[in-house]
Amino acid sequence: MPESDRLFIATLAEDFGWLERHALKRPDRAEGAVPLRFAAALVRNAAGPTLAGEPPTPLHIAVVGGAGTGKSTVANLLVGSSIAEANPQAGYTRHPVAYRHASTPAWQPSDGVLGPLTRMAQPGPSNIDEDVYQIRPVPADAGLLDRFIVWDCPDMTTWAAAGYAPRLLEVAGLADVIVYVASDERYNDAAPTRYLKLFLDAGKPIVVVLTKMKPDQSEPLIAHFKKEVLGHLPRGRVTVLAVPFLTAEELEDPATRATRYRIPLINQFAVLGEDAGLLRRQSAGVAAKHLRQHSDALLSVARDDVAALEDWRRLVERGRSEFLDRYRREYLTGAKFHRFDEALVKLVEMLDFPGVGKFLSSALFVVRTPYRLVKGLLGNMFGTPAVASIPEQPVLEDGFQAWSDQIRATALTAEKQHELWARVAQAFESDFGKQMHEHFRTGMAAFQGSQRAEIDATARAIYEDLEQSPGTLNALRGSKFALDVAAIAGTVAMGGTPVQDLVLVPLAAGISHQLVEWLGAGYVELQKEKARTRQQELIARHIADPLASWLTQWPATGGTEFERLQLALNRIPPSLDRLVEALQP
Ligand SMILES: Nc1nc2c(ncn2[C@@H]2O[C@H](COP(=O)(O)OP(=O)(O)O)[C@@H](O)[C@H]2O)c(=O)[nH]1
Ligand SMILES: [Mg+2]
Repeated sequence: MPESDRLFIATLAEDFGWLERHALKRPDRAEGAVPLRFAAALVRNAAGPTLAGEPPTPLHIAVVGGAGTGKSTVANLLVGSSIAEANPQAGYTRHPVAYRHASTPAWQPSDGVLGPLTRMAQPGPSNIDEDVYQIRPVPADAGLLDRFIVWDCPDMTTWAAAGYAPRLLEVAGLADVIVYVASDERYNDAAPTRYLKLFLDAGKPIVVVLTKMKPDQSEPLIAHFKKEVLGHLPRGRVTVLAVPFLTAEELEDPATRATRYRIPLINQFAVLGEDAGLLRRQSAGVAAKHLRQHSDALLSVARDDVAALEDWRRLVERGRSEFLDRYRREYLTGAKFHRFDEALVKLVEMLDFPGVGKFLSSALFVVRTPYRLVKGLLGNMFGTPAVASIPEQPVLEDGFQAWSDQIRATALTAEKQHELWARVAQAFESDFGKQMHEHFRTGMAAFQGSQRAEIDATARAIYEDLEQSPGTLNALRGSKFALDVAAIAGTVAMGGTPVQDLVLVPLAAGISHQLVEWLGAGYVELQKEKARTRQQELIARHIADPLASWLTQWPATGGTEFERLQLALNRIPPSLDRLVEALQP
């Protein structure tokens, strides 16, 4: 098979496998796992080999049925030897055991076929309870084994994709024909009948073998089964036969002593297997159509979870954007945006005259001392991350609180709708709020730490713009020289006591004024707006985004599992379309 097809089949089977495991996680959905496991088996065991153009023989017969109905006995009848362990102990057969004719070439499943079942290295009893299968050579007259392999399967006692039922589903997916065994006393048990419906739905040809009745009861039982069981199921390719209670001698040597029951049975397969290629292609094609037709039901096990997780994500995202909006509205667009002024002060440092500046610097070395004090003051302000509160702290705290309240309120109202909300509501009872706040605080610290770099960047952006207009730049450099002198005078006047606002704000206002004068009010406003945007981005990057991503991942079934489920839900329907298309006769 081309690598792309191999990958396609493996991916589709794995998507079903993912949904199956997902369904098994919750008891109220576990039943949905059975058809999913069967779907995966149909894809990898029937559709895959057909798509790959593998030879249709050997064909596969799966012998299935309730506990103790006589599956192993029927398998013996089919292969013509008492090789399968018929055992009065219910549930003796725990893994699939296949019978092939000793003289036919050994069957080797191609890549991926039989999925998680591995072949037992050594022959062993059929009650080994592991995800294995074995293939036993039968040294009998060929009979139907010339082109069929007969699989004796574990019991269908419960409708579950746990225990050994998945092993039988795996083989049922592989089967070209299913032999459904039901005994006279248990022909209408609920679990086996449900499996029967599943296989009928998938279009598998089915031979029903009713067992253990008195010979004269054969016909009435067949009629009864057709009416009471098949009458309530979808129509399919079904024939019903009876194999009355056999004697010990007949059981011992079915090939010669039970021919009157064996021959009609074997004839069914002679007909079905007449054109092996046709049988194989048909069953693969019908299976694909069945899956496509039932994909809604198959995917439903994950749909409400994905929907709940989508709602959760939307809620988190809404909280995030409201938090950011609020920051912008209540802080950034406010009248005072001090950080911009701080950036202008920072700009001062950059405004030395080149060359001449060096001369001035050394010439003014002594008198510059007061300016260095001012600079030192700036250093104190911005050099270490402010431990004390930042001006926007109250707005951010309020925004965070609103975010957290919104989540809590939503969880409480939706508590009954989906387990996810119940879990969130419950988490708030313990320490969810505290954990959330912890993430917020970490974000705040990171944000504060980023302020120095932000102020630098704003100052540099203005400086770079100024380099484009040398006249303005030189004028400002002149102002800076004047400021040096002013700073000296100011510091002397204040007796060396630095008073932040008194020095810095007028300083910034002075530069701002100069900029407005030379470049226009639009320029300063533009720079302020740019600084606001960057500030908003910083809040998003350091606080809102990490908090939102922590929240998004929070539900145990969230994060990667959500992605994976979503992927499976999105990918399965088009894959089934492609499969149906590819298997078109
Ligand atoms: N005498 C007799 N015993 C039967 C017949 N069919 C099944 N049994 C016995 O019923 C028990 C269960 O049959 P088995 O084929 O192992 O059922 P399975 O569990 O469905 O594989 C075994 O002890 C069989 O020997 C029959 O036609 N005649
Ligand atoms: Mg058995």
